[in-house]
Amino acid sequence: MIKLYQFPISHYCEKARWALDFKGVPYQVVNLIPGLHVPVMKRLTGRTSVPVLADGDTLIAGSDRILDYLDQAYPQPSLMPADAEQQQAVREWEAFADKDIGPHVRRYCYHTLLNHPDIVKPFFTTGGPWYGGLFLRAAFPALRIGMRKAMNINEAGAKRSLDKIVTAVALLAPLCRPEGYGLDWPEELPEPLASTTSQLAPKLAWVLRVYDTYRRNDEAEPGADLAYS
Ligand SMILES: N[C@@H](CCC(=O)N[C@@H](CS)C(=O)NCC(=O)O)C(=O)O
Repeated sequence: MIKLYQFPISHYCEKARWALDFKGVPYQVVNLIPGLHVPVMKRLTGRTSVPVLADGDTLIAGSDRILDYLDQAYPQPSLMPADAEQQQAVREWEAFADKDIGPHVRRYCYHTLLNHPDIVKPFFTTGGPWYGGLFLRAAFPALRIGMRKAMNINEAGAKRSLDKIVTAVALLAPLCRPEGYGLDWPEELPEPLASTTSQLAPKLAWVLRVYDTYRRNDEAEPGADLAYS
């Protein structure tokens, strides 16, 4: 069976999960603990990043490549439109979302969440190996320092990222906590993430509608029209 090496919290991994679910392709997730993922992924691909899809002997790294691979290996239903011009638009939109929005949403969320280990540690360990909690009890402070450094997570960085976020919409699901994402979202978020997400809620209503229509409803027709307002 196909395996998806992933972090449950990662929205790039959610993109791959969504594509697999959309295709109706059976798969198993291999949930990795941030920090402990490094040797596992290095052995597998020579790099550290997830998601990585393993289909038999074929290994595909990166959410964009995973979506392309799935469309080739499991063509129906198709993720890509048939028309070449529309395909180009999809590719441009995906590249924009992956490069210009995804990292900003991640940085803005972590800027608050890393101050709340009670919330973020379960996100990191959910569905993973039994020793994940024990590992994070010891390693979380060092992991947090490493993440802040690697992703430039600080007050100024978070502010720049928020500016980006409010001007564009893509990979926004963690800000609206839709059902179907695969995480057990907390009822209340800590500040300032709580106020920010509630201010953004009217702008993000369509993200929830997309989830409601396509992610939770198994009977929805792929490609059915959505009325954005
Ligand atoms: N462009 C990549 C981005 C993937 C990415 O940034 N993955 C992060 C998690 S959100 C990761 O694996 N970070 C840990 C690492 O690189 O070691 C994709 O689309 O798959």
